[in-house]
Amino acid sequence: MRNRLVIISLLCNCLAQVIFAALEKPNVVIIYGDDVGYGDIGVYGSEKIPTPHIDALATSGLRFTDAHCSAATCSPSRFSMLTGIFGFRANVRILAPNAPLAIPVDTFTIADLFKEAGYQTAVIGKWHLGLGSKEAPADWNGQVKPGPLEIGFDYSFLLPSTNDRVPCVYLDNYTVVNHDPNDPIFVGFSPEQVNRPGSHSYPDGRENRQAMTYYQSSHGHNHSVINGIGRIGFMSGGKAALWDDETMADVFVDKARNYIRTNKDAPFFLFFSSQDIHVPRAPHPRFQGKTELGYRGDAMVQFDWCVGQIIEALKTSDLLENTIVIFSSDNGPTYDDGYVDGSTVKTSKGNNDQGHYAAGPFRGGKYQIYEGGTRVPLIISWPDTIKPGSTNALVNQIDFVHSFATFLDLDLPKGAALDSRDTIDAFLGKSNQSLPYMLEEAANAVAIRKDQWKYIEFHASKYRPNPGPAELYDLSADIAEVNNVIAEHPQVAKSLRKQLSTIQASSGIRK
Ligand code: NG6
Ligand code: CA
Repeated sequence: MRNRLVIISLLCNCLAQVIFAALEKPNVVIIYGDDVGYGDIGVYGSEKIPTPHIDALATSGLRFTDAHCSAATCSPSRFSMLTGIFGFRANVRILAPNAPLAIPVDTFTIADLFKEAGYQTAVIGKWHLGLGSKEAPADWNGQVKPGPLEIGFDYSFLLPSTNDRVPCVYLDNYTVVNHDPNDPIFVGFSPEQVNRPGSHSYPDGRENRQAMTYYQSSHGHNHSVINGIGRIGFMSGGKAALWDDETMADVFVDKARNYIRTNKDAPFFLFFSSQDIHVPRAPHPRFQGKTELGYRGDAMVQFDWCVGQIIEALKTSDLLENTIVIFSSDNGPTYDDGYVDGSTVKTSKGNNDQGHYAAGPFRGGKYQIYEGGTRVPLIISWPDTIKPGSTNALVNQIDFVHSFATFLDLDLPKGAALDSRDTIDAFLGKSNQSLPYMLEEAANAVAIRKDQWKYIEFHASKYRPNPGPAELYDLSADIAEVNNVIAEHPQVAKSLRKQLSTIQASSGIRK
């Protein structure tokens, strides 16, 4: 009897310690923008878009001036942030509407890491990492899996692909919200593949431009026309399940607020992945016209509002002090990208960005290997713990996995997150140390940064079958990458070329 009591009391003690340890851990919320540029935010120099909530987050936290996503487009960039592995190792490119899950289910992810540390984990918003498998493509009328729940998330509420791709429905864990079995959903690459008797069919934008009533689009964004907007890919059915583009931000914010409220007693990791400011921009009418930059600027104002709402929800649940909020973007900016949405104006000299420099002082933007492609805003706030300020430390989102493993005092499983390095001290502002070297990835090129140098190698792509010669920039003298100095510094180029190819050929760069 006595022994039993001792064991019970020991167990209780143990349990109390586990609960206590769990309670002490800060929540972690990643607020991720889509195609948000360095120059789209007030504290980063935007004069034409008011972003008071993001600016306030920066004032109370740490603002990075040389932070990067790992690739200049969404899918590889998100893949790397979640897995700590370069997209090129797994051949991850921009994913098609019906693509299978790009992260093999046995891959260790940042969500697995938080789960192992006793966190609740969730993703709310844009996914674009594929769903279903090659052998069993996503069944939009049944259980759509594998997906986030198979790679470490406890809860997901998704825009499955991108807002310019079908299917235009929300997915709550495994099922389509408001699914109607009498109007089954099919997704494919031609009207013939999807249009089946008994399923609602949508206009084909290639033949029916009048159906694009929201605004006109071209350039691949003219397949199924849904809510008056041309999309990439074809869809039929699911009329009752269609999302409403203008209330999408409200829907995601509402889900995030509920999530924060219901999980306030457990530590949680929330990946809030906004569709803003990706095309087609369709901000809620209350944000339309808030800037002079068309819907692109207005969508940014909407996204800023979302940030404010999430901070407010954390405050209301008395969680702000114990929450690390990370604000960033998945790749650099783009303007209209095929939709006539007023983000640029046509002039005799070509398209004009209306005096708004979405990539800030950097060259290029989304899709490109120049700094504008991957140098993104990054703000990390943890009131009372991270000292407010700014830092020019060179950091990369691919390093979140390893850094948070250190932070949570966990060892990464063997072979996991191989390209991820521990830079937690830089993320928390305890050090101003830059990465010793860093890779950048774009659709047609890869680059390595080391000290002041940036060496770029282009490879053949669909759009550029004959890639140009390598380039070298000295970022300390030429932040805008206008003077290619490869001819003047052949030795630097040679050594960086060697380092780059060694990393590419290896299975990972972590020691
Ligand atoms: C491109 C689309 C672009 C955008 C991008 C993905 C065309 C011509 N362009 O293929 O509009 O959807 O893919 O953006 O189809 S991302 O931010 O998700 O990477
Ligand atoms: Ca993006």
